[in-house]
Amino acid sequence: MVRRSAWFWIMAFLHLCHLSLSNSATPPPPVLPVPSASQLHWQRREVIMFFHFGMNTFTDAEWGTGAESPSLFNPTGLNANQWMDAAEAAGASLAILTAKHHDGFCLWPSQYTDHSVAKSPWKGGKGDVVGEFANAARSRGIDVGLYLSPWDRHEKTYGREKEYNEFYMAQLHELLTKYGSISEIWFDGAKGEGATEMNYHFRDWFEMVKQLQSSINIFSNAGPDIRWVGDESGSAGDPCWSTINRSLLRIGDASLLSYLKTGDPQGADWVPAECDVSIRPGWFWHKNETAKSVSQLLEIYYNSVGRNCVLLLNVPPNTTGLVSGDDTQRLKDFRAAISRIFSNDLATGSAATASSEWGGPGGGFAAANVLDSDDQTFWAADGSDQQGAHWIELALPAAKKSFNVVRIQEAIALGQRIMEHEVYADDVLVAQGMTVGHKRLHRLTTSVTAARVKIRITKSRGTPLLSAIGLHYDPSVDGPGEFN
Ligand code: FUL
Repeated sequence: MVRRSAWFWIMAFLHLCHLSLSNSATPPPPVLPVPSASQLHWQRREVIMFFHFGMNTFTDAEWGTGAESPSLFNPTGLNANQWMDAAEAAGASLAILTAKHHDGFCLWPSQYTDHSVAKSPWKGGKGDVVGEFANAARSRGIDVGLYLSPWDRHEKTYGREKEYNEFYMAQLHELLTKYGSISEIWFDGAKGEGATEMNYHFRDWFEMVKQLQSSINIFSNAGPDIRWVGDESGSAGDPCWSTINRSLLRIGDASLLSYLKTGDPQGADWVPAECDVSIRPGWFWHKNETAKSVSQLLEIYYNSVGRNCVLLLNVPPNTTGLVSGDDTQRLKDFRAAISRIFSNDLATGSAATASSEWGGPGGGFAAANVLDSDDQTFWAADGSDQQGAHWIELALPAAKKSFNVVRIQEAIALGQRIMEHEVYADDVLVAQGMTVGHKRLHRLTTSVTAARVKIRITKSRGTPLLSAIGLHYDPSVDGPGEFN
């Protein structure tokens, strides 16, 4: 064995130190607020699935009265595995079930009421839809979420503040302890006109939810983890900030819709928006309703996922207890359209340059990081740049191909920053917008061929950080009949 002198080892050590220092600059500091690990995980799901099923399915209603007889509930062919075919077809990694809607009928045998599956003819009163749903989802690797309506038109204690809040809390406790890990809980703000005024004890409910399920995301109009986007058409605002001031929000307050839609760049809280929309006109199954077309679903995708939101897409099982084959096929076609557009990135092979790079060459925040398909790496502009001076440019590969969709993604783990941006193709402005966030999709009105694509960040909170830029081709821009 060759013996090395002490001097050799000291020099080798110093060389290694130098290498590691020059290879990684200190990352840019976060701009507050930042997402929790659960919120980040949720945001990356992009499309999740809603299942509205319950008494309304059998009475052809959207809002039941609470007076319905449990004897009406009898989904003789219920197969929650088949529901998951729909969730999988849509590429959803989380499925949320209406365990109880406004009519108060419980899809699990709640110990706190008689108004449940236990009093129905289905499986001789021994069935449990929530249990079957949770098992079916998990067997496919799909996470589970639950909706428990605060407004309960059946429950006798509704309107008596102390009693009803305790009743609701007990049901919540039941659901969050009987069915394993729950990733999202949905608190609906709806209360019909003339409904008895009720003061819900949200603070207590939320506290218990977190005690029982520490990594759960709580959804409501007011967060705390996920907020309603303010409409049910699947369309977020531009801007759409994941930041907002929670102290200004109240569950069920209709005057806040536009604030929910846009969020607030000055917001002290990270409460990203979820866009809930149904594949059919109604939330529940109705014989004469049909699913939206693929092009309508795509439009929704661009306006939700493409504007920094998660899309919560509802598909309603029918009276047999199955999702209609047509709806599942539509979801497959929708997913196929997304893959067709986004699996081919025409920016691949580009050379990236930028106004500046945080930490300089070799600092680890190079412009080229936007092209490496890795969410964890990003381009960061130098913090000393002036507002409006930041840009990044891609020199596209020589074989020019047309594109009509520009995808831009911020490294949101360190805060949402971009306030305004512009996209240029060979120095011609082709798109502009305000926020970017996790994902911003610009679908251009015509296809473009260019040698260079430049993104100018004209206004931002702190140094902009971009994790990805993609260029894609959506065939429906040139041939509108493409995705019918
Ligand atoms: C609303 C409810 O009133 C609808 O029935 C549906 O459940 C939707 C998702 O939320 O507030």
